[in-house]
Amino acid sequence: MQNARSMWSERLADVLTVYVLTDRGLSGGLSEQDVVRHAIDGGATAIQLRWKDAPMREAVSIARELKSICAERDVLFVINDRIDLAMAIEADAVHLGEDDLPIPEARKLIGDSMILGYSPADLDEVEWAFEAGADYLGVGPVYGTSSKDDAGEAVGIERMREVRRLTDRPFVGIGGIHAGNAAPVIEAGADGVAVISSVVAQADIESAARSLRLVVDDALSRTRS
Ligand code: TZP
Ligand code: MG
Repeated sequence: MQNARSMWSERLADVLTVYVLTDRGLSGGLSEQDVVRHAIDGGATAIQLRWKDAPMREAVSIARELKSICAERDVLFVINDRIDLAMAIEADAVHLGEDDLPIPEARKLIGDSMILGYSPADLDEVEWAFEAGADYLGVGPVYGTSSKDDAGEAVGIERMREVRRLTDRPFVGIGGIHAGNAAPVIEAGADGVAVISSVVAQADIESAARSLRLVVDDALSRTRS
């Protein structure tokens, strides 16, 4: 059987168009399964289970369900932080940051079995991350955000241009992005946008995802033709 990395890598930039991260605290009591179904109905192309203090037994069971919901709809399914969970349920991808297992050690564990995403701490890490085995990057926070406590200062749109100058590999902008400010992120070179609150904290998740997808598709078609 083909592994997830080889299955997704050729079209990874396209699959990262609208990348929605779950956040139990922000989605008003809705289950992760419902959040993800609505987001995919609205046009999300990738989903990340982001659950910092997850009890592992529950996380395994939810992650398995999300994996199958995503697989049915040809949506990339990513586990945040927890390489053990990602391996246990054979997720499509794992997303790591500077406080997680470093990329070379992570690659040693997962081999070529899955996509690896990374959030670089600064521009100096961009080329290193790809050489070390990352498949895509999440760069931000582009705008101000209150969804991540230690997100740091907004890096702004210019950072998207700087990253694009350094690499032609896939990356998404993240942080404070919504339908009203997503276009400049794409115009500056990002392949897609990753969001939490502008989709999962909305009363109508499906329509929030749809509005974002429309704006991003439009920006992509204007800037990549
Ligand atoms: N990494 C950088 S900013 C951020 C993460 C996980 C939070 C994004 O959430 P929102 O609500 O889309 O600003
Ligand atoms: Mg992390």
